[in-house]
Amino acid sequence: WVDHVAVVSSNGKLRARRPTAAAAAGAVLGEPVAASDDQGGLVHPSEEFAAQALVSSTQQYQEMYRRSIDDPAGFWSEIAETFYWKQKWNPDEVCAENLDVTKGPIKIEWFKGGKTNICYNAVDRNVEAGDGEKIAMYWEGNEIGQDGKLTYSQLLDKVCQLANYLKSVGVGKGDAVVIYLPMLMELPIAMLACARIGAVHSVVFAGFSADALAQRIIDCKPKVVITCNAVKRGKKLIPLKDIVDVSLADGAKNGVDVGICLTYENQSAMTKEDTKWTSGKDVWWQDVVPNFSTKCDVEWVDAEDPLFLLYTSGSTGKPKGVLHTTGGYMVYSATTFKHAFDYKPSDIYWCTADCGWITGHSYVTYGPLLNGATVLVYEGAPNYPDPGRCWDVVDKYGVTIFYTAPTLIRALMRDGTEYVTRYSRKSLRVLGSVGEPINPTAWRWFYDVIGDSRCPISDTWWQTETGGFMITPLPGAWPLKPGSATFPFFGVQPVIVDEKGNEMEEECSGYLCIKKSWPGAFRTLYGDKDRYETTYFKPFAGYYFSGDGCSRDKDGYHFLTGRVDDVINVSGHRIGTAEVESALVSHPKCAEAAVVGIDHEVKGQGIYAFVTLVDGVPYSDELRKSLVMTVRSQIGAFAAPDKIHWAPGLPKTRSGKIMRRILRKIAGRQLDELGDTSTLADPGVVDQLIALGDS
Ligand code: 6R9
Repeated sequence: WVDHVAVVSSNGKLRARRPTAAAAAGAVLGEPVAASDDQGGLVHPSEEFAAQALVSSTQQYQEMYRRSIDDPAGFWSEIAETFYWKQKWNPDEVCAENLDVTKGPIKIEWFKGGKTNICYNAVDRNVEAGDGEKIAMYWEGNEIGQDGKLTYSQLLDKVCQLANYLKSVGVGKGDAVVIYLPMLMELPIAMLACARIGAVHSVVFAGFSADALAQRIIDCKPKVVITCNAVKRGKKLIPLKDIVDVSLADGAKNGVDVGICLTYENQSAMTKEDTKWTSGKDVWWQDVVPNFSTKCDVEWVDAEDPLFLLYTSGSTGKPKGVLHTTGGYMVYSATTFKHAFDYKPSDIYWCTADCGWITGHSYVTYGPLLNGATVLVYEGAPNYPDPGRCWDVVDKYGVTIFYTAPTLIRALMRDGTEYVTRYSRKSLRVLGSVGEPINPTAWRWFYDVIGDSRCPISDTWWQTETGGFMITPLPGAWPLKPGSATFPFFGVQPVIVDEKGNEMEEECSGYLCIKKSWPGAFRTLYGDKDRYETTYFKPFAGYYFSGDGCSRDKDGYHFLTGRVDDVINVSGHRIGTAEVESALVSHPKCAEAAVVGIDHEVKGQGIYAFVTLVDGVPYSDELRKSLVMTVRSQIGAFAAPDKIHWAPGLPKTRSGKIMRRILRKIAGRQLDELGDTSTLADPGVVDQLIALGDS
């Protein structure tokens, strides 16, 4: 089924066909990819599970789903009413939208006229409801034995102190704050403190390099950057403050002067004395924040006021600042969390994602806390000190819901089941997967070995742009199929279209689009409304285009098949080929570069770079390393190419367009599938490339 997906570039033109990440992983692991199996393919929730579930049958789902589509305003209003609003939205403006570029500017608004605050709803509301003594967060450090916890009351105090500090240095409603922190409890605390005072947080994953951080600082011009001096991940020490210093200097050169760098002292990684310091600009968190009051009034904001900016990769070199607003995002992140994990107040929930990505926004911080859940925040690497660490942590805290990415599952699967079976894992109830397609073998291993064939897996398909789950199992409601994200969440209308934008019915495969808006949808790309409309709404007029391929089987189950644009998904991280290319060509010895994704057994996709050197520069292993270093320093270690392939020339059409279809085949050693090369300006380059393939 996967092979039917044609590939469209972000400008909507038909480009090529290529195998997908799911197909790739399946093929590598020696299995057929299609999971839809007439006999044994369905995995049913147990009767006990279904009996206690929030949604316990397909029929119940169908009724709720139908209502959410027929009467979205009524459906979402009822849910929104369970939150606190300082002022209710205008009842006839629950949702105002235009998703059709041919009819005017794109517009999505939810709960217009309403005033609320997401921090109040995620923290104060739980304290006021009598859950002040409930654990909001457990924290597990990199080293075994390092841990901490905060009740909801303590969390509220900490959030208020930081919010008061931010106000004292002039941060107010609408101001941007960049957060560059590892997975300490201070990271969600910082997000919530910003939200409390109406400031817009922009969390930058602490694995991004100084250049990447600078680029984001220059784009959103924050008043304050919040970081820590250093972090240890596994055995590696990462001096985050040094990285921030370089970015801030770069920002200043580009006219963006950030007055304050608030630095948390992460004592287990580095002492104060060892941290480089610029007096005037640098402030130790521990020196100032605890002196502030633990009471801080909430800034009531409009439902459509911005909550956060999160940069993500697209098909050009410049990252996109995805902007989410307050009211709709709040209602959507909370509701999706509750249903997709069949949340119960007694759950102990662990999501392994970093708050630097959208998963950490919606499903470490906001979604769970809005439900009053107990969340585990883990600082370290999931296989440190050994591949059993996750299950050690699960047993230590009695984790009931465990949400992770297929890349981790595949890595742990390779390390062997003995690291799993030495732990009990009896507390686990629901498992979750996100970030990339999960191949059926990894799905089975997750289900059978980690979950002892007891725990349903919610394979949640969604994106930075969607704010929350779009296609996801409701674990008690219907049987699962390994590799399928199953059915749409309430209010979501996925459609699969062909390259002309025609909706296809029943069993089919094509481009995944969404009809109609949903409350968690992003509202724009920061400072670039044109790119927002061009990337997402112009390819198929009338729809939001996800950039993903998808097929639907005869039972209506959805199977996501990977990106169909110039984005590579490496270990669940989105990386634009153009970003890697522009890093490579900034190297003084690189004349030109073309990057494609290749199948990777653990990472899902790997990065394969074709590089043309400046005339006369000889190939060498050193130069290879230096090119990889350039990418690491401009983007981050996670974007380092897996392979540099020397290219005396690149296959180009007569108009000078690089034919990536051919490069993908060469990278994947599918040499008998090169197709028509006669339209190339110089067909000879293909043979040269093949000859250099093993060098
Ligand atoms: C949440 C997140 C989004 C892209 C998306 C798709 C891929 C995410 C998936 C999945 C198959 C799933 N993706 N979840 N593919 N099955 N369950 O990862 O956001 O970083 O923006 O990436 O990730 O390709 O388009 P983001």
